[in-house]
Amino acid sequence: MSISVEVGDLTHVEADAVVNAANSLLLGGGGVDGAIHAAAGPRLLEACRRLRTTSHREGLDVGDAVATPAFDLPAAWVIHTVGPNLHRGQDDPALLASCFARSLDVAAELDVRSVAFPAVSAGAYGWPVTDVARIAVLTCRGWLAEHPASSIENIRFVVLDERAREVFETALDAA
Ligand code: AR6
Repeated sequence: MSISVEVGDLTHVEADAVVNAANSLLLGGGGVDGAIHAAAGPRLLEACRRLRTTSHREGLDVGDAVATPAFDLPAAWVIHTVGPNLHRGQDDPALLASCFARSLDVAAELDVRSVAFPAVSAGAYGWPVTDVARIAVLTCRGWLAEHPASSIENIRFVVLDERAREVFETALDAA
């Protein structure tokens, strides 16, 4: 089982599942959410709308995760999670840790082998990337240790710039 970081665009990643830093409405937005919806095509929004009329009428809770097909993306699945929004006072690290853990729970239920994460909450939601990296690495390592027989073999953090990559590398070295 491996955990790694790379600079790249999540919409180009060939992983079984890519994680979307969505919002509770699940109907798209800016940042990586906007990029994923644009690249996956309109069927992704239709699938999200279906969630809102079936299993997720109230939307998706902060820290929770839910999957849809990835449609036109190279990935098979998009796992939507909602990070805590620091600008709204959501500063509990457990909520951010839950995004990573719940996304891996959902990925394992889908029997996927590789999962790619963005730096959830490190953009519009205002969390420092150093905190996101530390929480992401600790949570994913802990999850893999607690689920040694899961399908997940490979976790990748895909970040947009070299600085964020270095921050994740430091977190990977420290953990
Ligand atoms: N590939 C990889 N990383 C990316 C990409 C990409 N294509 N695009 C952005 N990032 P954000 P959040 C990085 O704002 O903070 C949306 O409007 C970005 O540099 O996408 O969880 C949603 O609808 C940053 O490091 O997510 C929500 O309303 C990281 O992804 C809200 O923003 C996360 O930034 C969620 O905010």
